[in-house]
Amino acid sequence: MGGDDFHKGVKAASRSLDGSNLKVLIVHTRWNSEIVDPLVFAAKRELEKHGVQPQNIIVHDVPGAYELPGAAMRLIRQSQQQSTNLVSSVVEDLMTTAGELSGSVSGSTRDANDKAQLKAGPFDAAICIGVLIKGSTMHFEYIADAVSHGIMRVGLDTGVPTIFGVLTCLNDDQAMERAGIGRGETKGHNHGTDWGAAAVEMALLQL
Ligand code: DLZ
Repeated sequence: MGGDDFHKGVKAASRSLDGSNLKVLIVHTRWNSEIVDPLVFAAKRELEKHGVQPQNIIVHDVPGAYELPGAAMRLIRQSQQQSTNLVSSVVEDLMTTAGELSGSVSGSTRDANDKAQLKAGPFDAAICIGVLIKGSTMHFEYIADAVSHGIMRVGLDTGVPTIFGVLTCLNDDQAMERAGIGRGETKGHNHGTDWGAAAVEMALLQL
């Protein structure tokens, strides 16, 4: 393998990926926000390109990468617990609406319509996005290790595919290039795109 046709990185999926019925969580850090923000933007754009409705992309921020797994775990668990309640509340609204069919469009009709826009049920996938940049201490090694294991655990323990969107870079330039804002001749490839596509692919995974 090699030469001009060598494709570094992920090849496009062989199946068509329709994300129009998915609800996706993005948790991102506020550390290194100049690099993180373009990554989040690209991940969202890719989700939407695959049909995920903008209102079904829920974005939360946390201070740093160390907080990503805990926050993702908590929000996914909440969505799993609330989904049962949400379904019964929508059913209740629909029953109320049915009872009001004789009148004009009421507040509760509008509420039912609003709720119908956000997909009911738990998240189908999550993406944790952050950027760790090596400094002069051992901090980077400890955080990178904890975060990568933590994110893997979130996915396995909740059953919700959780994408590892954390750049672990030796310097700012490496990180900027991987967010598509490199200072060199080429701006580099924004990895957020791959993470958005991976979330849709993993959410739709089935036999
Ligand atoms: C403290 C710290 C340092 C030094 N570097 C980074 C970094 O490069 N990227 C990042 O996302 N977070 C960093 N943090 C913050 C930690 O992840 C965490 O937020 C704090 O230790 C509080 O738990």
